[in-house]
Amino acid sequence: MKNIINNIEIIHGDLTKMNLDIIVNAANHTLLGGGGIDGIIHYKAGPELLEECKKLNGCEIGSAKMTDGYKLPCKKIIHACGPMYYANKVDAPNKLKNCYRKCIELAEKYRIENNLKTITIGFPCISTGIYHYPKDEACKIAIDTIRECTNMNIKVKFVCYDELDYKLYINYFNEINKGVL
Ligand code: AR6
Repeated sequence: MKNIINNIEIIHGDLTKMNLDIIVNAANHTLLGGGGIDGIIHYKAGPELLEECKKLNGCEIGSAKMTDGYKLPCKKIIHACGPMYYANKVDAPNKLKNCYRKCIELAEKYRIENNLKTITIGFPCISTGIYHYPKDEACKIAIDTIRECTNMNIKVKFVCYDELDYKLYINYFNEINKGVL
C-alpha cells in the first residue's frame, strides 16, 4: 500500500490538529460556520475567525476564500464551499473540481506573496459529509483534480477522518500506481 505519490500524501487523521501551513475547511456559502468540520474549525480557532469571515461576504459554490488560522496550529484556513450533491447532481462534479482548483490557486498565491519555497496544505473530503456527495466519486475528483492543478512547491495532504474515506483514497492511489489510470 502506497500513500504518497510525488507531492501528494494520504493520511488517516484529524485535520484540525495538524500543523500545516494551510488547512481547508468544508464550509458553506455564508462562510459563517456550521456543523461537521466547519463547526470544529470555528470552535477551535476561536471567535476571531467568525469576525474575519463576516467581512468576506460569503462565497460562491465551487469557490473558496482564505482567512488566518487564529488558535488552530495552521497559519491559514481556506474555506471552500462545495456543492450539495442532491441540489444539482449534474453541476456537482464541476463545482467540486472548482473547489479544489481554487484552493490550490489561493495556496500558490499565498506561497508566492510570502516568498516561501514550499508550503503544505491539508484537505478534508469536501462535500462528502452533510452535503452527501458519494464518497467514491468525490475521492476520484479530489485526487484527479489535485494531480492536474498542483505543482511540486505545494505539498498536498488528503486528511481522511473516516476510515472508509482513507481506504477509498488508498485504493485509488494503488490503481494509479499500477498504471491503470
Ligand atoms: N478532519 C478531517 N476531516 C474531517 C474532520 C476532521 N477533524 N471532521 C470531519 N471530517 P462535512 P460537507 C470530514 O459534513 O459535506 C457544515 O455544516 C468528514 O468525515 O464537514 O462539505 C458546513 O457549514 C467528511 O468526510 O462537510 C456546510 O453547511 C468531510 O470532513 C456543510 O456542513 C466533510 O464533511 C458542508 O458539508
